Amino acid sequence: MHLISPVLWQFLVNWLEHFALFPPEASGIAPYADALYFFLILISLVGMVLVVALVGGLSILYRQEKNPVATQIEGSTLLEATWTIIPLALFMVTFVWGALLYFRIYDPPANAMNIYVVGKQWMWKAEHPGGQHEINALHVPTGQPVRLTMISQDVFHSYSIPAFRVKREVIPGRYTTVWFTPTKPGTYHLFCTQYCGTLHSQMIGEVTVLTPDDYQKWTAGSTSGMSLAQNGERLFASLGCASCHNGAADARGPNLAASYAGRVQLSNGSSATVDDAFLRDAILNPTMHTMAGYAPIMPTYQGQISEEGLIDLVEYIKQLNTNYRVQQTANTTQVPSGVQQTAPAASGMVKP
Ligand code: HEC
Ligand SMILES: [Cu+2]
Repeated sequence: MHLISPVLWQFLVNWLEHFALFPPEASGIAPYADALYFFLILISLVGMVLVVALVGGLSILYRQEKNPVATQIEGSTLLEATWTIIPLALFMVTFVWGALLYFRIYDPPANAMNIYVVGKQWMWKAEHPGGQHEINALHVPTGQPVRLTMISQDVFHSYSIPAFRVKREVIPGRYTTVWFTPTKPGTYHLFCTQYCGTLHSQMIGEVTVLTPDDYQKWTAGSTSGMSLAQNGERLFASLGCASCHNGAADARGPNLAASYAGRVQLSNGSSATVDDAFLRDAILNPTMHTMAGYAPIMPTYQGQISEEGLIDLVEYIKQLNTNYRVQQTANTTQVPSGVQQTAPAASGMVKP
């Protein structure tokens, strides 16, 4: 005979099965983040037990019956020093520990592979350099550091994968990055953790961690035929960029080949590192940091290129190499020089 109804029993079993104090630990950083978290829980518990024990114990020890006349205590330097120094030491440990972890989480290693993420109301779009696109999903291999370069097309969002213990704001107009090394194959939750409008709660998805072999199969099977850089090359031609950036010695714009990751001299006397953010700014607000030795003639492309298109262009400029001139000469013959957007709209252009 059942002591509790089978339905209730089943409910309890299901609940226990799915009950988890912590999401799975599926990234290299997860055990470290959890260690700090457990430390915080531990010192909080010790503090709580201590306070409750003192309040309870002392009120029994000094109850009126035993202690009818209260004695006044005029303070104790030793006691005050103790309860100041011990918590201070604990806070300092937590601070230093947290700061070290923070640097580790926000500083991607040089060998990280890069995936772009565009957030918009209300979905996540991931773009792999090979041209694979995913909506509300992300496929990554185990054992490989992955950096996400993220941007929002509208309002503030936040990209969060609890199983990886990572979360980062996704902001309009600026690239932010986050990185992780997946360790366990499986599927994990992806959330937007910044309230972003009516359907915020549905801005969710699935992160699939594959073994390197399965990941190879996945990338081969879901390619769209064109890599981001190839899309970028098409945009570069159709937007007329090549009319000024053709790599020739007398070109009106600087040679973009190999400019990525280098430092450039700006006309205001300062210098800047050419990273993804610099390239994006250079295309949208050329006057923001004009390069030394060039006239500020580059038109702004604000409002003409979608975030996806900008990613394509950035990826293209990143991958330019010494073959640049040859490729660009081919492009310039394709596009009448100086004429913008006469070519059929490439995929990255903003739809009217
Ligand atoms: C009318 C000529 C002209 C056109 C068209 C033009 N640019 Fe430029 N571009 C320049 C000049 C001149 C500079 C250097 C001065 C400056 O920074 O504004 C420059 C600078 C840049 C830089 C920063 C330099 C560096 O080494 O990173 C980037 C990136 C760039 N352009 C990309 C593009 C892209 C992409 C397009 C097409 C969407 C484009 N440009 C269209 C003239 C042009
Ligand atoms: Cu959102």
